[in-house]
Amino acid sequence: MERTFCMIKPEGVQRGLIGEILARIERRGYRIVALKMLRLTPELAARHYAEHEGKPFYQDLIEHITSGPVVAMVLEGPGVIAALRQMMGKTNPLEAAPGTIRGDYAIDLGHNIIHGSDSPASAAREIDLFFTAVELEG
Ligand code: DAT
Ligand code: MG
Repeated sequence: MERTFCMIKPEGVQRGLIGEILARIERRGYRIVALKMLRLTPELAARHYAEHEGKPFYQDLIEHITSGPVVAMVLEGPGVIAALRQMMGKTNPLEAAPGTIRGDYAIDLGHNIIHGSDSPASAAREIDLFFTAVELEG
């Protein structure tokens, strides 16, 4: 069964959107396999966002994602990788369609509320970064 990694970013937690986002995921029918709140260390943030190293927004990205607690989770179900990306909406919230999480709750590219893996390879890599095998038995 397909799995993906999802994270509610610090601004999503701070704005009280954890329940809203989890509700959308559950209502859609996807299973939450594992779930935890944590604050990313700079090291974990750098590994998570390794593909963006060297880009102009990289430093801001790392500072922001380590600025407060996040909610990390693993979701499971048919087509979940693409479906979560669809539910998130486009990276720039101003381009994200209404009805998507970013389209409904964000207006700033650097504070776009939610992360979701963009491919099977990213999903496997990110799940492994955040969760141990025991935590994934749920
Ligand atoms: P996504 O989160 O939709 O997978 P991404 O992987 O391209 O998007 O970028 C990761 C995060 O970095 C994104 O959620 C917000 C931030 N970001 C991306 N492009 C940016 C830019 N041009 N300026 C500022 N922040 C950016
Ligand atoms: Mg990405």
